[in-house]
Amino acid sequence: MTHDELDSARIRADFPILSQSLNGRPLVFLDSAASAQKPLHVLRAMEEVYRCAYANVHRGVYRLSELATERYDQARAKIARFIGAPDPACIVFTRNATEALNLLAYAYARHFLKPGDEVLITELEHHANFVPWQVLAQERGITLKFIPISLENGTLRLEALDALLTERTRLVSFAHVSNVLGTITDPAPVIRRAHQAGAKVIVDASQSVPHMPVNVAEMDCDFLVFSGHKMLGPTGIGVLYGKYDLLEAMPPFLTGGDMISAVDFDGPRWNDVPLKFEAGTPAFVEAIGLGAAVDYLSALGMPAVRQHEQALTAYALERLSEVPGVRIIGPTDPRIRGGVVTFTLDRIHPHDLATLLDAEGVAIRAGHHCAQPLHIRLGLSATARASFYIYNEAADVDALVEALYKAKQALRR
Ligand code: C6P
Repeated sequence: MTHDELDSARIRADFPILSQSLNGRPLVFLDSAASAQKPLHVLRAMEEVYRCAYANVHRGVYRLSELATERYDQARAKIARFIGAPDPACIVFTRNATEALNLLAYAYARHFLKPGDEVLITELEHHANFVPWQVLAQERGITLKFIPISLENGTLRLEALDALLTERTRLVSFAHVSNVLGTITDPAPVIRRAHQAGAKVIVDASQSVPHMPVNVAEMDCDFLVFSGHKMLGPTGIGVLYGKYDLLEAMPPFLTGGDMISAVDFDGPRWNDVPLKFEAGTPAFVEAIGLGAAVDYLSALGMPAVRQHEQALTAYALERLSEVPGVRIIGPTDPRIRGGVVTFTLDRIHPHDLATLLDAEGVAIRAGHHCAQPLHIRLGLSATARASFYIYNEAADVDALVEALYKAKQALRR
């Protein structure tokens, strides 16, 4: 492995769950792309709110409510800084990336798109960035188009962009990093060409914001979404970043308390952005937890996080390719691949493989990873996936490889 600025051994001490044994074996957790583990720093920050600063936000005029509101606002500001957003008002809290994408399909696309307009996504999208656009297309007579992938190396065939972008393209939405192939798509050329065609751009950053530096201002995307639980934060909190003017022009998604500035018998008036999109009591303790996760990642430094994962991915690609019968799916160059390694082994069904690995204490994900259209394109019904984060080390890859040999032996393959 190459020089690595992260001290994974020290980091692991911050994650109590990793010192557990499961099935009589030390836990080797290789499923952070699905959801990451939580450091004490996040657990304590949330506990501290419940113990000392808990009251509903934006409602009380008493000190405790003000304290909770201040911390909620601070969390929003931290997240804005973390992704280079020019203003905390551009950060809308949602439940997760899925809800953020649905918010855009309802409040942006249903409002601004007309029958005959086109939405361009890619063949490698997670269902969260696929199904909302399919439903929109069916309901509103909108045409859904797909940027194809290269079956040779799992990258997007961006040379197809010129033919796919037309004067009817209104939206382009794509994953910065694929949760299956690991492919990192350079957002700059896609965003530039989409903008030249007059389309707005959504970046699904669910697998990039947790793992590498991301700056929305430099990227110049119109919207960007991600989930807190994949980046050391709690479940139930996600983020929609949007350019202020676009958020301002959009109608609300859900309606009720907190998202109005006033209501009388004639009707409501909407609250300012971002509160216009945060109906009801928000998941403010979770948002504060996500703020603590951002502090933790910022202290490590996102370039160091990326470097660590790239080195680990390179090592995993090398070690896995030594195992007879392993077929790695996606780019073989770790420089264009996030910390996700998807593979098949002989004719062993990935679910059987994951079960056998579990008996060795190794937790991986198996199935279609909520990317069924991509699996159809790959001609596979399921794959096995190991994914890495700051607390993983070379020894975890070694444990995976050893467990694969045992699985082969058990099934005599
Ligand atoms: N991928 C995985 O194991 P939610 O579920 O809303 O937090 O995230 C949805 C989502 C959207 N886009 C991408 C690229 C994703 O990877 C995910 C979640 C997990 O790959 C769970 S299916």
